[in-house]
Amino acid sequence: MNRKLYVMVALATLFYVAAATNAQVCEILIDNVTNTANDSDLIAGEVHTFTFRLQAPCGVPGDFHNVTNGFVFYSPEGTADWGYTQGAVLPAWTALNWRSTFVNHFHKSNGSGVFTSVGAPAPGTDSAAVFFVGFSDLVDTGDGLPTGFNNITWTVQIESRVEDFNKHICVDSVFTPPGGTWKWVSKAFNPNILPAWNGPYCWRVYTPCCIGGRGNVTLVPNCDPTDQSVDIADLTDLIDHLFINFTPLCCEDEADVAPLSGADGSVDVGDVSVLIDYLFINFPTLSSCP
Ligand SMILES: [Ca+2]
Ligand SMILES: [Ca+2]
Repeated sequence: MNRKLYVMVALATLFYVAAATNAQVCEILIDNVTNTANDSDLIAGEVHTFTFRLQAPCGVPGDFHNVTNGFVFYSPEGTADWGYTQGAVLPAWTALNWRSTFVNHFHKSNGSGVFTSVGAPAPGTDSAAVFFVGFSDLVDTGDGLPTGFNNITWTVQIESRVEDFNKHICVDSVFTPPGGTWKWVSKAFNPNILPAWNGPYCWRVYTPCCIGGRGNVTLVPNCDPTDQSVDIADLTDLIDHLFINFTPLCCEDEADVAPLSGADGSVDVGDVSVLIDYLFINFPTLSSCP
């Protein structure tokens, strides 16, 4: 390859890579989830609102006049439940110029195609789906979803259960053709867009190990986050953990009581001293869980 050709090929490759990197896809994301302990854990027994974001930068001329996207909530273990499944739309969605928009709730165990109306949450057992639909006419009323749109549009609310500790709840895209196909239809008669979705996304149903104040030391396997009394049994467990049998702690944060001004992230003899002080000598107030 001569030098000039080589440079041209290199430049062309560079431009191609740059274009590919900048290519924007139409996508549906989960923007946020409420009452989580971290990115992968739902706090058990709380109400969780999953907020969905639509990104429509994919360069189709004209708007998407018909949008249909469904989401199924399910337990991979088959046994976790979530009380109810309630979909709702947000102002950014309502503000779009739809001719009509509605939310359908679908409960799998009622048989395929059985939908319930908005305001009648699908029960959580088995799996439940929520469909968000917006459509407008091709030629007259309604603009639909504009190219370049990027906002939060929908929510689905569920309620996890304490008894499902360590089980999982997942959400994935779903459709029930022909009515609920996962797609955005372009007003400009371009091919339908199938917005990207990187799910399924799963969360563990989780009970935070440290609740309220610190000091409730428990050792594996006797982990009971609902036991909140701090007494001599907790001191005994801490001594066992550090000096005798080295039994693992159920929850490091509960045992991390020193210094009193704020835990230091380690469990050692200083924590034993504070616990003795708390129980028998100066009775200081122990610091709170993170
Ligand atoms: Ca205790
Ligand atoms: Ca400490």
